[in-house]
Amino acid sequence: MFEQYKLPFASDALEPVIDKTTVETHHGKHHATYTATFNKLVSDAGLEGKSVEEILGGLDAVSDEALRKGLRNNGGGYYNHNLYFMTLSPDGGGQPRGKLLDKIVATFGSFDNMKQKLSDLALTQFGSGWSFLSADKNGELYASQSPNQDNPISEGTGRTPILAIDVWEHAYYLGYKNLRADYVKAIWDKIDWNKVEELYENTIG
Ligand code: MN3
Repeated sequence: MFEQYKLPFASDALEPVIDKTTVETHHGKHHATYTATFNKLVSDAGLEGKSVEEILGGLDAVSDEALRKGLRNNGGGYYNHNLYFMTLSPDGGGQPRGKLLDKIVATFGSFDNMKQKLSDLALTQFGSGWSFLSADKNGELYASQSPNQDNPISEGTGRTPILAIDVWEHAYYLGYKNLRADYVKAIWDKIDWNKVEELYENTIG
């Protein structure tokens, strides 16, 4: 049974960057539904006991097309939202330190360049989707965008996402209406770089 990530802060704690109603709807409805649907499909497919990474990375083994598509969308929705919410914090902002910061500078030129790159990918994602910062086992970093609830795991890259920006309209429309760029600009103030660093360290083992 996959458990939805529980928010360690109140639903209004990310204001004014993300309003209370958006957090309640996004976490309490959208994310909860992805989780419940994913659990049902995992059971239908007989995949209990596998990790979400194993399921998303092994979708080709699911022969039933509807089931495969459902697992991709709802397993991705479950995984992506766990990552999204666990890397947000009322005390977020600033920048990472140590190994992650060094690698960001080596890969993108500077911390600000990385933010710009990830923001550009978030803004140019046509329709619903995500931008991701991911790492491989050697510690290399990658910026990418994905449609729908896809991610670098379900896309078969072998990379692990360590930061995710949700640009589905449900993530920002109540607070920002059509102004996706304002939401993407503001969200950096709530990114928990301690958590992103932890995820990076876990990825490179
Ligand atoms: Mn979402």
